[in-house]
Amino acid sequence: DAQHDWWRGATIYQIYPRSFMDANQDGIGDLAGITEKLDHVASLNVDAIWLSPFFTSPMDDFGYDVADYRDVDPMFGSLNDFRALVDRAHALGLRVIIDQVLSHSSDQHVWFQESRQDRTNAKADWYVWGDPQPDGTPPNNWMAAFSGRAWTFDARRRQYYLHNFLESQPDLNFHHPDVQQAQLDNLRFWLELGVDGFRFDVVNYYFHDPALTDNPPMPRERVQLGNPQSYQFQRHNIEQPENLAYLERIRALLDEYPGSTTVGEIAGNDPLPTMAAYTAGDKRLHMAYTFDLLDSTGDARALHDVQARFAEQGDDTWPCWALSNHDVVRSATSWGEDHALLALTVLCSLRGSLCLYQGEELGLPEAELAYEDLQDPFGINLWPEVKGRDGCRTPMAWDEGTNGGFCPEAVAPWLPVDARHRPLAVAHQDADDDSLLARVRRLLQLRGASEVLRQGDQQLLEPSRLPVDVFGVIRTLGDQRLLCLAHLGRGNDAIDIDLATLDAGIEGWQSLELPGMTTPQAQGNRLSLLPGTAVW
Ligand code: TEU
Ligand code: CA
Repeated sequence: DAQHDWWRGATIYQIYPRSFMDANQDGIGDLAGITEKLDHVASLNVDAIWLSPFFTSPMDDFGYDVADYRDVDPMFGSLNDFRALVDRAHALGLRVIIDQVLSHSSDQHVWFQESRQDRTNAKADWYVWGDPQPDGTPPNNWMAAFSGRAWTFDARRRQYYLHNFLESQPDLNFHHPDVQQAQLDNLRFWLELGVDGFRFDVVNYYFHDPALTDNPPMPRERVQLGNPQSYQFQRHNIEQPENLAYLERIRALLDEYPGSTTVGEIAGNDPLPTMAAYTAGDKRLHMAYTFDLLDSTGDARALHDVQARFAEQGDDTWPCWALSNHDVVRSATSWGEDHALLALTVLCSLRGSLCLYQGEELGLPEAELAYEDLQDPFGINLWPEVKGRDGCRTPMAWDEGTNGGFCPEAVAPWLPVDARHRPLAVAHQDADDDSLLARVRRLLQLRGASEVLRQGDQQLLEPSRLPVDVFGVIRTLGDQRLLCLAHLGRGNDAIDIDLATLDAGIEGWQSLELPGMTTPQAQGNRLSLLPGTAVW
């Protein structure tokens, strides 16, 4: 029913706790800070928040290295602070989705501490251990995402352990039934605490090939300079068929908590078919996202191709699209600051659920950081080839103060606030009806209130029928038919579009008033579209 299906077509606002609001004034964001600022989130007309990890962690990967799945890191507060956050969110009508990093733990987790003692302890096989080759080298050729080999030698066990990310993020062995159960129990802990769902980190990484087969090499043209994992297909270290059954077990648990939901993160070489398989039939994940739009730059053809590739997988699926998050260049920069609103307008036209990342509603560009300021191991290890992820993780801009109102002026925030963010701060845009923030609020309200946008089917317009730089979809629900066009080009020359040539079945039409866009008047079959604008 509708109450339980709230997530279908919903907009989810992602909060990176370290960088949202610092309530106890130590330069690092915290749960109490988030609670303080939930009114801002609610004012955006979103349905839910997704909190990046706030669990006990040595913070080598800023919380994506969990040392205790059932507690809050003291840096972020306590379980009581979390309960207060959930209560406040619910009072404001916001659902709460929390991050779950099940694939790997921190090397500080007691499970790993025990596992590495010897080869016979009770948790000996909870992680992926492999014998050295006769010459002492790692068991196979697998590479890690943040530099070097995916294997680290442990002197006590005289074996290597697997880690797809940092050395301090050992990979849990999901082929072991006790590991599967332990992680399900951890999920239940949070469901009992009242969360509305989970965002699953690298949800296609849970299982590996136990035969430890070498990954095949990647063709040279697909290798990304500096990214070690891009030198080979991620074929045997991730995405094994056993995962489908495990996702069904997760779903069975979630189904005990009506109205709860899941969104999986899918990385890898060809993630769109996986996203379809994981969400098909509404029996595994509710939603999933890939990096396809996160890595997009506002190119009409590329957008079409991603949507077409996903549509090929069938329509019994449910994507979640995002343009920005804590891993990629902010969309105001990748799409261009002049197209920040246009980017969100296109996002809102798509079939699926949506994620918005803190600061996206302000049009914050990617922060520029000096090497000395970098904190992300990915950026530090692979500097200067790889930019790293600090540029999208700098503190949220609340006001025009030096630290953007995130923490007091006298305190040094964990990452500096970019001077270009200060004039874009919430306090500055709040009062102005023509600000991007005000427009985003209206856009999300329009999207939220439109059944055809939230639930409708989607038909892609063929690029061959559209002018270059124009992206378009038709959304349908019952007898409603909504044509969404966006001119992603630049310049001053309007394009004249003849609706008859689109083969869209649109005859009499009327355009909706889109925030910040000039509304074209119906002139028979023709409409004229300026670069940088959209029409619905
Ligand atoms: O990200 C998975 C992932 O594929 C990214 O590591 C990506 O390759 C990288 O950020 C470069 O863009 C998830 C989390 O979102 C990320 O923050 C974690 O670091 C990672 O998993 C490990 O848990
Ligand atoms: Ca703090």
